[in-house]
Amino acid sequence: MKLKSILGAAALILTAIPAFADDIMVHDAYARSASPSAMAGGAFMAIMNHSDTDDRLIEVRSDVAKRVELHTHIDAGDGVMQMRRVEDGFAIAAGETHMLQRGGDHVMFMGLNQSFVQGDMLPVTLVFENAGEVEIEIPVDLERQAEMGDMSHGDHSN
Ligand SMILES: [Cu+2]
Repeated sequence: MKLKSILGAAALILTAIPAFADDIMVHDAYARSASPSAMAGGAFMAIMNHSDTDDRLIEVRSDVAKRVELHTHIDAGDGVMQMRRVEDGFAIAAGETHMLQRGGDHVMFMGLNQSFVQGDMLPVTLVFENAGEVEIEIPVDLERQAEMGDMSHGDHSN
């Protein structure tokens, strides 16, 4: 994974294409934690790939937490949903939108360096296999309702 991102960064420099910045668009991002004292939080957003090339979100970096991971929920049987770390990231096909949402794929902040306060803006770098680094600011929204139900996230965060 590291090697891939280094190669991706090298390719970015060699080709030096300004259009890269517009190939990935992030909409409707928000972050939340289960409570003000929670040790973990999640981030959710719609990622649009406007390029002609399939891409992949392979890493997320931020100083707001000690570790930032890509997670998904899997059905562990009997309708019990569990969170799992996704090692090879989230594929975002050319021209497609990939939703990060509660109960599904999401960004997980583990070991928060700061409490999530309503309205705060969290600086986050998304790292894509092809598009490279995309820097965004994600607003904290503790009141936002889940689109698909909150499920096991509360357990994990508390
Ligand atoms: Cu998670």
